[in-house]
Amino acid sequence: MRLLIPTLALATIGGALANCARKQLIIDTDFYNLPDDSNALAIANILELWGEVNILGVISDIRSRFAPPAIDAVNTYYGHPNIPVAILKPLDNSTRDPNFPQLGGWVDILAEKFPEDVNDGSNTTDPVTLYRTLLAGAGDQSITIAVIGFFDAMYKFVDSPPDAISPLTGFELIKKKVVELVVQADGSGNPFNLAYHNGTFAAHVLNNWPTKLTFVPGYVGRTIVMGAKLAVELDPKTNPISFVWNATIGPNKTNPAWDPAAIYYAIRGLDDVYHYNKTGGSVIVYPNGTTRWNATGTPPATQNWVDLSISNVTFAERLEDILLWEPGHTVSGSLARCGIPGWSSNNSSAPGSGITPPTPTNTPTEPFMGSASNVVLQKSVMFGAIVMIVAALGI
Ligand SMILES: *[C@@H]1O[C@H](CO)[C@@H](O)[C@H](O)[C@H]1NC(C)=O
Ligand SMILES: *[C@@H]1O[C@H](CO)[C@@H](O)[C@H](O)[C@H]1NC(C)=O
Ligand SMILES: *[C@@H]1O[C@H](CO)[C@@H](O)[C@H](O)[C@H]1NC(C)=O
Ligand SMILES: *[C@@H]1O[C@H](CO)[C@@H](O)[C@H](O)[C@H]1NC(C)=O
Ligand SMILES: *[C@@H]1O[C@H](CO)[C@@H](O)[C@H](O)[C@H]1NC(C)=O
Ligand SMILES: *[C@@H]1O[C@H](CO)[C@@H](O)[C@H](O)[C@H]1NC(C)=O
Ligand SMILES: *[C@@H]1O[C@H](CO)[C@@H](O)[C@H](O)[C@H]1NC(C)=O
Ligand SMILES: *[C@@H]1O[C@H](CO)[C@@H](O)[C@H](O)[C@H]1NC(C)=O
Ligand SMILES: *[C@@H]1O[C@H](CO)[C@@H](O)[C@H](O)[C@H]1NC(C)=O
Ligand SMILES: *[C@@H]1O[C@H](CO)[C@@H](O)[C@H](O)[C@H]1NC(C)=O
Ligand SMILES: *[C@@H]1O[C@H](CO)[C@@H](O)[C@H](O)[C@H]1NC(C)=O
Ligand SMILES: [Ca+2]
Ligand SMILES: [Ca+2]
Repeated sequence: MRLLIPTLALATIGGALANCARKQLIIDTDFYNLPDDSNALAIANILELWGEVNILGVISDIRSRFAPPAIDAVNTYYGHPNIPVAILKPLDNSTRDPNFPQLGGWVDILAEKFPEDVNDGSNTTDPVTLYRTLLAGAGDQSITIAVIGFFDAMYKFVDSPPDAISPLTGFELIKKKVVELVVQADGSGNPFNLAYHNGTFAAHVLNNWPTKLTFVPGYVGRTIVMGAKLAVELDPKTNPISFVWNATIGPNKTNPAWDPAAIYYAIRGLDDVYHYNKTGGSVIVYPNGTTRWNATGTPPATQNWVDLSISNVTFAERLEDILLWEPGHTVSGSLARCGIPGWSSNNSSAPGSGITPPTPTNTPTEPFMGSASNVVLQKSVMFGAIVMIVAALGI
């Protein structure tokens, strides 16, 4: 289990920029739909290398035994092989969402082709245990949680009773330790992550959430279309993000970045990208996963959703540029914000600029063997199907 690393010193490296204390982030993900979750996890890993965040743990809210090793493969590629991963048991053998098979099919192959040492979801701990351990060990109001998938794991955690890890219940731990929950879903609508899954889990969690709660809506993410370069400028044989893009969307093709948009907010806050949409009120989540905004609602802490303050095209380019960065390469321009800890950083007025971080020790070394055959079979129908499903869902 990785310990929390004191981050005080890091905030001074990027002295020219305010608010560079690292976010302490837990990611809760459905790691087999589209390349959305793998890209979001990659952005978090990259921003960890750029000094902005610590990924404390990754929770799989689906039961695919292939999700934890695939998550570990992405973390390992970016030099973070020891981030704890957890998944609900019993496991299943799914490689794609049974309700939306067109959206997946890469997760098992990712774990096969790229180095990782989890091997199988059964080798990871229970999400309730991991949530409780991470929160119990954290400072008050220090944790940000990003749910970029479903609420199956969170649902079990919030009602968890006191145990040897902590005398507090799940909700009590959250109230004490979690500063903000970031959810990739519409605060008003029929969001994919809530309404196309068992909505009672999300309803219970979100209707009782005791601290700050922010939605990054699907109607925003849908306009942030990117990715044409991911399987062109990056090599799908050596870069896991490029591999997933190549296997699903395809080179030179674009797709919306719902989860990356949410992870960006979870790590950088509003930045120059977002503003809050609401001036008050709270969300209501119905058991069918439909959300409505109650303008007169009085939640225990601020609830809101974000909208774009910069152009969707500019933000899409920024997300893609972050994803195009690979460990060992120079960070260009102003993409990195907060200096890069442990690297030669003589010029704090240009944090990240011209600095080459160390190459992680765990980059793939084995030659790529063959293609993702079951993915390829799906591919001819996949892109059109995604477009149609996205249109039908209104996400
Ligand atoms: C998953 O696949 C393995 C190996 O083929 C098999 O032994 C196991 O029963 C399967 N599990 C489920 C839940 O289908
Ligand atoms: C768990 O991990 C160990 C070490 O990598 C491996 O030997 C073992 O086969 C794994 N268990 C499963 C069920 O994959
Ligand atoms: C949704 O989850 C709730 C709570 O576990 C359960 O009672 C209900 O049967 C589930 N609904 C479906 C359609 O699976
Ligand atoms: C991006 O924003 C522009 C201007 O608002 C809009 O015309 C365009 O449709 C948006 N792109 C997408 C994919 O929604
Ligand atoms: C991508 O598109 C460019 C120009 O549109 C083309 O030159 C290039 O060959 C394409 N690359 C791939 C991998 O399809
Ligand atoms: C708030 O969200 C609605 C969509 O639900 C949008 O029409 C409106 O422009 C947004 N307002 C602001 C200030 O972002
Ligand atoms: C979900 O339930 C709410 C409350 O009963 C209802 O207003 C809404 O129309 C339902 N959503 C769908 C998609 O049926
Ligand atoms: C909205 O919030 C108000 C104030 O808390 C409450 O009285 C009302 O019942 C809520 N509306 C719904 C539909 O839950
Ligand atoms: C940083 O400054 C030190 C001391 O002035 C110098 O020795 C070192 O070469 C500089 N590094 C870079 C990358 O400029
Ligand atoms: C530091 O970076 C800024 C912005 O890129 C640049 O203007 C300045 O010349 C740099 N200073 C040094 C000492 O390199
Ligand atoms: C990229 O996708 C193409 C088409 O599906 C496939 O033939 C090729 O093997 C893939 N490349 C890699 C490295 O996975
Ligand atoms: Ca590992
Ligand atoms: Ca997701």
